Amino acid sequence: MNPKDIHLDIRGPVAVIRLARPAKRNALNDALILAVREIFEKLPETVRAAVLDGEGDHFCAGLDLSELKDRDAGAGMRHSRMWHAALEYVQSGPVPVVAALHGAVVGGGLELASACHIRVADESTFYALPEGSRGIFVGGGGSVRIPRLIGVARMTDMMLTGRVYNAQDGERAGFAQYLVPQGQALEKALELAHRVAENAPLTNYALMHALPRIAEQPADQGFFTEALMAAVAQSAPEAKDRVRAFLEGRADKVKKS
Ligand code: 1HE
Repeated sequence: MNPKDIHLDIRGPVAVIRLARPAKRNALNDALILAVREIFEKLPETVRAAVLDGEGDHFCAGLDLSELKDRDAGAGMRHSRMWHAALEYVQSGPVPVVAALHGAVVGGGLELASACHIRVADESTFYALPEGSRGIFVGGGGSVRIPRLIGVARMTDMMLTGRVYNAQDGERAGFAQYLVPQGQALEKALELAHRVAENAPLTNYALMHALPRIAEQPADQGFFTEALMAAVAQSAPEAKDRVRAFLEGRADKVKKS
């Protein structure tokens, strides 16, 4: 991989990871997806939250199609599993990840964004799954993660018809939790990541690792797992300190937005 194709910038408790291959619209070749994995795997322990963004006019144009042409079925399977492993480090790595989206968020770029925990999109953002029209299928975990954001019906429509969602419709459909004016996604993502970094680490751990599992469990098992996680979280000294601070008037109240 060209080391210039990805940047890591540690800003206090927040790591900013930037795809930096703008001439190819941040298309993800094997080297770059492996570099994404390595960066998340090796984040310093001082980091409490991360921001993922892309240099240039687009967040990410997806899989680097120039690497696709020579692969047979076995290599295709291994390639997809390699993406799964890499994006698992984004979703289940050390810290919550906020994606700062703009321009194209397409194909594998949308799969990468879907592995993040919060998505902030600016008004230039558009979402598509051109795999359908390229004669291929998603391979980076998209068929698992994307329906959890927007539903199976919308994803089916996108892949069958090539439908492109603009930023506004995309936010309504559930791709992004925040929509901001053009050029402001990184700023907003940094603000959110610094806020996330202030949480008790066990709370962030529960949200990353317990919540998605509980959401997939039958209700009875989910309630039980929730009770276990709640008991573990509230027994941590940091939780007790934070609750005491509120009761003694030293912590912020919840304010109407
Ligand atoms: C690429 C790629 C790419 C751009 N692989 N080289 N993804 C796609 O099918 C999306 C394909 N890309 C596009 O539709 C457009 O490039 C964009 C809408 C993202 C941006 O358009 P634009 O006009 O700004 O850029 P461009 O002129 O199309 O591209 C600039 C260069 O980037 C050009 O190379 P150049 O050498 O001629 O300058 C493009 O060839 C190159 N480029 N996108 C390779 N994707 C785990 S499985 C996931 C499966 C998928 O992701 S499939 C979907 C792939």
